[in-house]
Amino acid sequence: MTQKTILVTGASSGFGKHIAERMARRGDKIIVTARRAERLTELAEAYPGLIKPIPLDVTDAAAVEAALADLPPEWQAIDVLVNNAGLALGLEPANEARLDNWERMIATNCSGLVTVTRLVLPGMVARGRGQIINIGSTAGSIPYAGGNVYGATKAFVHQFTNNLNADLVGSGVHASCVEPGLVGGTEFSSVRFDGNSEKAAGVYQDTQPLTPEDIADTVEWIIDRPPHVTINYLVMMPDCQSFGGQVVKRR
Ligand code: NDP
Ligand code: 8X3
Repeated sequence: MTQKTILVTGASSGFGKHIAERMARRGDKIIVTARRAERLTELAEAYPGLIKPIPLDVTDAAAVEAALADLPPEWQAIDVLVNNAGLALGLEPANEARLDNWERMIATNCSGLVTVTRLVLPGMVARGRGQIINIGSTAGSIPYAGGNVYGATKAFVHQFTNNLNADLVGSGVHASCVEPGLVGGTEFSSVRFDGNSEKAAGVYQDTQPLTPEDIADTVEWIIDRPPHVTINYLVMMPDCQSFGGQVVKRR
């Protein structure tokens, strides 16, 4: 299999770390980014020569631009961009949620993703091939109480992916949105509940959620599709999860 160059955002934990490790084990070259530099260094040390750590905050557009421009020539031709960096903050109803949390989710999940995409895309189009894999969520299409802005950011990711494909048709570049439901084994809920591990554990109590390995399986499968196939979006849930009904408030 031809060696690919893959950029994974948010590779210091959870899905991103598993995706980076999975693809490095196959012999691909992975550029790993996140804010926690030491975690990226550990990852790079485990796969010598295959992982390039680039500490960055996706909300800092100038830093992202400088970091990508500084890549050595042999790392510049990115074949696959996995836009995974993202977070949920809080689960309060909209009238009680913190505005700064909303702003951070929008800055990270929407603006950060758009920044990295805009910087990587021209190279892919010029080379006539590439894949952009965005990590969305079932929260982008299925509302739930307290999901307010988090769900809205993932709806943005879903529709941005579709609109990328509208622009990219015939270019050899494809975009996909992977939209998981409940996934355990990551820092997602701990971040959402500001480090409250009891609350975070409660999310997964008495369930068998998806695992980051399941997400890495799916991302790897998309990467392996032949160039004539576009996976626009893919929704995945664990067996223990399904759709709920609408809410009716009766008098
Ligand atoms: P984690 O919290 O384990 O991982 C999130 C990653 O994003 C970390 O590596 C973190 O690194 C990085 N990140 C966060 N903010 C920034 C930033 N400003 N700049 C750069 N990197 C950043 O969570 P998951 O692995 O679970 O989540 C990954 C993605 O999957 C997210 O987009 C999430 O919304 C989505 N998702 C998660 C689901 C779940 O149930 N777990 C289900 C559906 C979707 P660092 O802190 O070092 O910067
Ligand atoms: C993560 C899944 O249901 O917690 O995106 O929003 S959920």
